[in-house]
Order: sequence, then structure tokens, then C-alpha cells
Amino acid sequence: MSDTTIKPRNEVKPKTERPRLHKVILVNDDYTPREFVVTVLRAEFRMSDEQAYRVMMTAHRRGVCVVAVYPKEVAETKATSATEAARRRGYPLLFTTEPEET
Ligand code: TYC
Repeated sequence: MSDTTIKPRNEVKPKTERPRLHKVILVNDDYTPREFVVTVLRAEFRMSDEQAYRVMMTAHRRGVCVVAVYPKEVAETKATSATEAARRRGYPLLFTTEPEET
């Protein structure tokens, strides 16, 4: 048997940090039809008709509306995909992302 003793580290700090979330933001414009905005919100963000309508009207009135929060990668993918769906139809509709304040 060896005399060597192994001293455990005094402090083992548990890793509890969660990945930071990013907001997906819907931006108003003067050209995209309301109904199309609702359709995109329903399809890309799995919202009910009622939720989608409320989010669309908030962006319409205030200029922007937070749609949802996700881990960074997910937020960016969804924002890009929703914006591209609008481009394919020739609309200037824009979704952006930004980190959520903690
Ligand atoms: N302002 C648009 C209209 O009156 C509708 C709209 C709402 C467009 C929200 C974009 O993010 C938006 N047709």
C-alpha cells in the first residue's frame, strides 16, 4: 500500500450557468400584408391564430414586438427562416435577434 494521500479539491463549483437566450424580434414595415405576418408567425413559431394576431398588431402599432426567446442558434435560425419566407414572396418583412438582458 502506498502512503500517498490524495487530498480532494476544497471547492468543486457546480456548473449551473445556462446558455444565454436570444430574443427573436418582429419589425414592422408598411408593405407586408397583416395576414401574411400572421401566417409566418403561425408556421415558424408555432403560434395560435390569436397569439400570432396579437404579436403582429403589437409590432404594427409599436414598431417592434418580441416573438419568443430561444438559445442563440435556434433564435438565429428561426429569424432567418421566417425572413426568407417573406423574401420568397417579395415582402420586406424582417425578423432580427438580440441577446436577452439578464
Ligand atoms: N404594417 C403592416 C400593414 O399595415 C402589417 C405588418 C405588421 C407588417 C407587423 C410587419 O412586423 C409587421 N400592412
